[in-house]
Amino acid sequence: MTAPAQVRIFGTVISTYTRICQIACEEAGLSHEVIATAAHSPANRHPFGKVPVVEIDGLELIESVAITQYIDNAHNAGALQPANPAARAMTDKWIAVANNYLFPLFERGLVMPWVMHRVAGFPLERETIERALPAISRALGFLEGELAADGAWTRHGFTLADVFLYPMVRSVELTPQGQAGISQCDRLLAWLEMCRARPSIAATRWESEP
Ligand SMILES: N[C@@H](CCC(=O)N[C@@H](CS)C(=O)NCC(=O)O)C(=O)O
Repeated sequence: MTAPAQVRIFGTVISTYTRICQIACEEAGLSHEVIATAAHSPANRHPFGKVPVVEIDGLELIESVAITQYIDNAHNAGALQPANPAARAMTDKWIAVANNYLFPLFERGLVMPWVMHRVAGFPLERETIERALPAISRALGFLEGELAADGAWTRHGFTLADVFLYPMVRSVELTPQGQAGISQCDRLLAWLEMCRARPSIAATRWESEP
């Protein structure tokens, strides 16, 4: 298939899932633009109000798993998905863990309270953060333990599991409490550093990143 002139990503520049789609585009060498579209705004075409919605190859796609797998399959020879079925299942497992457990926990309990405070100027929801911190610490400990045990999602090179996990863990690291927690996780720190050296991660850096 010939590459599309431009992938159009309707989302917000501070969104985790918008960045996940941007990273997949960068990995595939596809040029892409983000058209500022707020979740739940009248302009947003996602049937459940989420972002992003992505236009590519005449397709309008929602759901980042479908979007990133399509980009990788159609434009990157599936390079981010192991061919071996067992390795592929492990990659898919980590993507599901990221989407079903880590993102809701991190986003509601820590990342959004800080975004609403820093970007929109709302008072910091300290109680929400305090309530979520024990579960967030356990989740970070789980990731660290899995990396220590057998390399977890990193065993098969850089895959879509990294593409999903990096923006989620990085957004935690950009909060004071998350930074304190992650600074105690050597393997997680080394993995974040390794990801940051990857051109697709560097090219999609959030403006808020130091
Ligand atoms: N399942 C969706 C999740 C997308 C998602 O949760 N996006 C966030 C922004 S990173 C959002 O739209 N949040 C607004 C909300 O949940 O109301 C996907 O994979 O694309």
